[in-house]
Amino acid sequence: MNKRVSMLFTIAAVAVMGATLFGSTYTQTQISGQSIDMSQMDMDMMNQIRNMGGLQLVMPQAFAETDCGALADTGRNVVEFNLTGESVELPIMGGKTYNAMTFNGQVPGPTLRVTQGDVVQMTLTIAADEVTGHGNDMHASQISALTFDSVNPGETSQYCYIAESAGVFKYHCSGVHLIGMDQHVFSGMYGITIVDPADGYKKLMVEKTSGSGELDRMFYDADALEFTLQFNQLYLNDDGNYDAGAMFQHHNSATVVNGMQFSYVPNMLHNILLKGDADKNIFVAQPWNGLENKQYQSQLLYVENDQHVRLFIENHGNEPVFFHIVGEILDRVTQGNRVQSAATETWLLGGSQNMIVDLIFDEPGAYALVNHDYAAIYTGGIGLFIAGDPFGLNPRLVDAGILTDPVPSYAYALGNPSDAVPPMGMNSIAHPAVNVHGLYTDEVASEMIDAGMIPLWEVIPTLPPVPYR
Ligand SMILES: [Cu+2]
Repeated sequence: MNKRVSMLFTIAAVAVMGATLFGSTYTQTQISGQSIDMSQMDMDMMNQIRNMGGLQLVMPQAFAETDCGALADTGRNVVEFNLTGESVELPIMGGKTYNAMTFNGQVPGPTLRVTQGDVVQMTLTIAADEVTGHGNDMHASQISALTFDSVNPGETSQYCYIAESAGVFKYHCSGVHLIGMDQHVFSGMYGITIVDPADGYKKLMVEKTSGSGELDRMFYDADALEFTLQFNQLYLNDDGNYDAGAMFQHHNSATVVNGMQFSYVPNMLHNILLKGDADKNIFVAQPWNGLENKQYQSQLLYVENDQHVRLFIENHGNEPVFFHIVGEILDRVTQGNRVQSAATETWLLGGSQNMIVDLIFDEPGAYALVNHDYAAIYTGGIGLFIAGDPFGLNPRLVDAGILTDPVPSYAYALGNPSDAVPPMGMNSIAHPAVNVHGLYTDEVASEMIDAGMIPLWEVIPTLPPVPYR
């Protein structure tokens, strides 16, 4: 067993240990989350807010007074960002569904990407048959909260702002006059804006040492292969409804990355490739295994070795994220447009906080991204980057006619999951291919197929079998 494969099995072994706990801890979390009611004090407070009609900010100019026309006339680039608020049922781990609230039928909502100085023109439309109003607070803006008051069913509202600061910024539903903001966010109404710096991203410097012990600084061009990773929690009762009591107690029932637990772990195809058997899991937790899971079947994140990789990471949740990549060092951590750290093992994100991680995957292998809070790992806060060709699949994929030549990452054969791929920016390297993966409604998934992304659940059965050895 070579070193890289052994690393994968080490990760699997750690996860097995976790699963031993998982059986008890996770279930207890679920049961206690469902059985603990909000304390009387919390209930009184919530009732008082409701009786007041919510925290409505009543002022004469209270709606959308940011002048989109005047901002457009400044000659700045205007980027339209059109959102809908939609309540839909979406799957959760274990074959159940939950009552999700979404922007545009997907969790997280669409990623908006602009350049520092652009005008964002945000339009939120709520269909007449939607069960509740929704709002949108965009943290990339610097406008009064009066502007993003809620939009009622059957109505549309718009505001504009200049994205003055570069960085990653959350956006989220602000509830109905702020009532239910927690419910709407934890049910799925969140996303990010990436504001690229006006002068682009910086080169990445990584320190290496030579055999004689001398420092050898490696510089990588600013252009990078990019991913988005958005952490959050679910607080659900047995019926798949939001459980406010569990939220007040910080008893989450799931940790999600880009909306799903264990989004980026192996699936049955990887079992076939590495063990020759669809039913022999190579990772202990493969909840989204079968092709019948379609856009929900878990997928892996593929990168090349010695390639500049940039991660846009947001913590939408109520719990901290201790972001770590097992086997790697975060070569650079940036918040806003300021470098916070370099060559660091783990970086802490509080609630509604973000960072940009730049790194190089030095050797072929499997690298687990985690929230290094063990409860978060075992409830879904883990995914795998696969760098290079650690399993020696290239010759087999070529033999099977899936590839014509060996490739520097499996993304060339299988694509990277669409929910982890942000829109292109000024320093983006295009992904070789993108597959349809994410907490999307079927309508959203078919739009992505129409846009050229790969439905692996349709394509894989038509591929020639990969010779197993
Ligand atoms: Cu909402």
